Amino acid sequence: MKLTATSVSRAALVTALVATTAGAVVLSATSASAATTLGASAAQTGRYFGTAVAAGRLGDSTYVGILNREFDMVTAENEMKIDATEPNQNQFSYGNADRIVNLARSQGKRVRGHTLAWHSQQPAWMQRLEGSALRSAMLNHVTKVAQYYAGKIYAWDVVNEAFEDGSSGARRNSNLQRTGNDWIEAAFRAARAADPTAKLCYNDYNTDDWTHAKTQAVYRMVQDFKTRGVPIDCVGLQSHFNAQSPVPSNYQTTLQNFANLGVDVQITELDIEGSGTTQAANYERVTKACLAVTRCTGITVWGIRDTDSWRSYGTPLLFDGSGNKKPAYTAVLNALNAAPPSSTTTTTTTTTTTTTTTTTTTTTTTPPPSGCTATVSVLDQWNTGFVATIKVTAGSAAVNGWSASVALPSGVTVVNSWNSGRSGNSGTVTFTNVAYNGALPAGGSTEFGFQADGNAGALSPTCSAR
Ligand code: G2I
Repeated sequence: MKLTATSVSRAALVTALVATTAGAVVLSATSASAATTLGASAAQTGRYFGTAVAAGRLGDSTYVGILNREFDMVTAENEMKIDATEPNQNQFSYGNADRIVNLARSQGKRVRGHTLAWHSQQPAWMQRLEGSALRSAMLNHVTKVAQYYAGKIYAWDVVNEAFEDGSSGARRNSNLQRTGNDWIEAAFRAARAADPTAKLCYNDYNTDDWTHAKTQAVYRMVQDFKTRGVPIDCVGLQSHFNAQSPVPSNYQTTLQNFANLGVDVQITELDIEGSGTTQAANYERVTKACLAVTRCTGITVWGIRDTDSWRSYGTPLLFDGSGNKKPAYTAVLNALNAAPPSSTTTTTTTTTTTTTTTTTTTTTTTPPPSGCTATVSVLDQWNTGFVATIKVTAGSAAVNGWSASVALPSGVTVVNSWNSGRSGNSGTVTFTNVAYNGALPAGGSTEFGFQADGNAGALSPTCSAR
């Protein structure tokens, strides 16, 4: 284990070094200061906070201003759907999708891809297809689009809304379903082959109430996929709520039960009709439910201002038509800020003695010196890659810019990073603040992340302040 003198207090360092001989060492970060935007406060818990974005609104400065300030994940509301990306068979069109992806990435935001295979918003040529011709066309679409965006997508909604509403628990009857019950797993396999770095999600609505037949049916499918090794990494709960479809009392149970299958859970299209304190309380419940589930990795709201919503009449979003923060916004921000900061695992070594394994948790309690410190969390490691976040914390003086360097093991290549600038992608890689996260008050912190191919091993970042 390599620990730099600035990464922990002296007392903690001594304890940590002693502890390695006895068991696992987990270093926790000092508690984070309250953040003032949704993305930054979610990041302090190791999560993201995203929104759907419409290319047609990118000329609206109020809209773009809120987008740039508040959110660190972006979903194209319509621009990556099948009718948009393959309007004629085998002719692909990425103009509007690219505008959204490029804006997001230039601002250090990540992107959720939505969606590769769906019964709805199919171009006319696909709507007319059936059988093996449709199966091949669908797989070709999945492959080409996922390849085009490979390395740029945090998670893909590979398949969207494939189950029937109501009590049947059946698959939705669609031209895709009629190609054979295995069309969903075929789509997931094609997506994995085309982009091994993206998380692959199944996404649906009315899957929030644990007792509903549709929720149970999706759960059984994911369980079956995990058992048989079909590549699935996450389940998206769209979470469109209103009076007829309120936030269920067992919502957190649903999130937890999906997570227990060994997949991430993401709230992918959140909106809640209503206003004032009632709406705020519902948003707070949803946020707290996600925060209570370790593998609930983030929340995306389905639009920015009420007037941007697909159901604007229900004023279901966090900003009013003028771009002002609503009570629901404050409720979400406060809930995020009240959550404990994510633990930052610097290294873990486990030695099993004859009878026991000892776990020692060492928390840094003394303030770091002036300058800054960096701690790393490996959020996910799979066969061929990993996602990590690095938390930069200012010492006893404010900093006005920082850079964090990490020596990557040989064979590790960074494929994507967010909330920071970056030089290089292998060997010693240096990440530098971007415009919105360079200034940290004394003791304040910010987080950025990266995705890499290879095995993370033990990472020990260093930090320097400007
Ligand atoms: O319906 C809400 C969402 C349910 N889950 C899947 C999401 O993809 C879906 O999003 C909505 C968009 O918010 C709407 O913007 O999907 C709708 C279509 O299924 C989108 O509506 C379409 C209209 O139907 C088109 O007439 C219009 O040209 O939006 C298009 C662009 O404004």
